[in-house]
Amino acid sequence: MSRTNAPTRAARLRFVAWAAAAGITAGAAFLAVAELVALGVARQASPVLAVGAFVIDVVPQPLKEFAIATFGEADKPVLLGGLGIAVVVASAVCGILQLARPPLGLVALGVAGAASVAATLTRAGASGWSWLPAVGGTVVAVLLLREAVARLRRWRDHGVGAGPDAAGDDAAPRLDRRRFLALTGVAAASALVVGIGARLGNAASSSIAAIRGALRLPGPRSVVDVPAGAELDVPGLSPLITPNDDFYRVDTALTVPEVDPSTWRLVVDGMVDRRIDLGFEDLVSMGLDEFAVTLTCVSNEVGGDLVGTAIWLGVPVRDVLRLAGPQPGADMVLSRSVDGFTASTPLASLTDDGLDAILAVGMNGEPLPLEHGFPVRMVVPGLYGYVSATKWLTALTVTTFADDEAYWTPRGYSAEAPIKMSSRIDTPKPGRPVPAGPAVVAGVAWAQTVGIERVEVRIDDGDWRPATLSTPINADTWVQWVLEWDAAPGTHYATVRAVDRDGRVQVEERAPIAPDGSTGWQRTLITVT
Ligand SMILES: Nc1nc2c(c(=O)[nH]1)N[C@H]1C(S)=C(S)[C@@H](COP(=O)(O)O)O[C@H]1N2
Ligand SMILES: [Mo]
Repeated sequence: MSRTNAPTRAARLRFVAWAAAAGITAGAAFLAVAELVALGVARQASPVLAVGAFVIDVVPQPLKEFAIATFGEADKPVLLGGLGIAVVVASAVCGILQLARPPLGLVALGVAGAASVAATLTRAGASGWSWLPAVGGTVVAVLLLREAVARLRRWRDHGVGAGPDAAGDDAAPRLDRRRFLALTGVAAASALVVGIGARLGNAASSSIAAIRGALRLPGPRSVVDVPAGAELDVPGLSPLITPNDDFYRVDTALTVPEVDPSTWRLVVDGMVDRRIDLGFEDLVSMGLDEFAVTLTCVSNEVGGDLVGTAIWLGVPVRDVLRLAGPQPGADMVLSRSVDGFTASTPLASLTDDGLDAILAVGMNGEPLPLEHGFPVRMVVPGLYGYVSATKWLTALTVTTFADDEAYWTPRGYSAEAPIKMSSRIDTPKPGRPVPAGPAVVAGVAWAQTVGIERVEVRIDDGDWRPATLSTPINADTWVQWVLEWDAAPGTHYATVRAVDRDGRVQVEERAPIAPDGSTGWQRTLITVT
């Protein structure tokens, strides 16, 4: 029995085929990871579609016309199919390259990954995280290909000439072979399952995005009257109205719930005279009005950014509750989201004629963004979000605090939680030195339902000085404030506190966010150079 040092031609071809398979598996892993990440951070950043769209853009017009003429309606599937074949061939080549000339296969894979990052980034509507899916996919694919081909090479090198009739020592090649097949097999199967699952998820969510994009809400019967002087012009100061893209997001949803307005229902039940059940059209046809409200999260620390102001478009909750007729003895409404989240809101806050608790369908001139509760959410001035601002709303159950509790109540937060007055310094930012001379300190302050009377600023241990306030839109929105001061070189502290229209001074003592919201005065270090 003679052992040759060179593998036979057939054996060589077999290893090349396995290398190609490892390459294709790495390609599949790239797509699966990218789709999965896209599901979390940037649905539109799925690299397959981005590359497809990119190809459509760069293909010369005559070729496009040829494609449309030849394939008609099927031009997109043909393009995607062609891209799919190209991906399979290219990843197989990467695998073979990596076996024959390492690390050329990894380099080629990296270059392809970088190209798909470029394709996603140049898409219109690319968000700040659009690069992440393709980068994540590339990293996983490169690591996988490196390890799989290393195992394949060990198998080949151990197994050289070791055919079934090679005597004795064939345990090593069999182990190497098993190691390679196990890695490639598990990776291929996971890529298939994860990739298809994530793609379906992305497709579904893009279609809800399309439904939202096509939705036309009726215009408001009344609009918010923004008075002159409502917005101060100070660099670094938060805008009066927070743009939707910058609006903080807090929820327990792992993936954004997808609720189609055409099948959405709102049930009002519990301690009511009549259980009612509304569709989206029913709600919208009750008439929409605009309301400016500053929303705040109980988790907002002193100086934090879990607070924002929007112009909401919606229907007062009291109008909907009136249809159902709450019964005597009820003192709470448990609002429920499609994702199971619940909030407990005092019934009185929702029926009070002087308080604009609303079922919102629009935010700053658009239908609610998907992350902010599309198609319907609740917004109640003066109550923290977790006890009032249920997104993806589906039911209102009239009940009592004694009988029912909401999501956060058994988790260490109060069943009732009015927003605590607070003030925040937006500029200067800590760590950003300011030049000596005339300078400004500016920020926002809120005391929803009561309104801010005054904001005072103290530099170092000086006197409290009144800041200039923006003209408030209403008592439910924050105001901007600014104080001019003469900055002397060195380090200084600025402290801010607010006073509400009932004459109460913002609480100085620090409290943590649990169980019902933080308190304390924000103090910031300013370096003057
Ligand atoms: N369905 C659902 N709605 C929810 C929440 C949630 O976890 N799930 N979080 C609430 C909390 S704690 C806050 S502060 C607000 C935040 O709303 P936003 O994400 O639109 O800013 O939504 C509220 N509505
Ligand atoms: Mo919150």
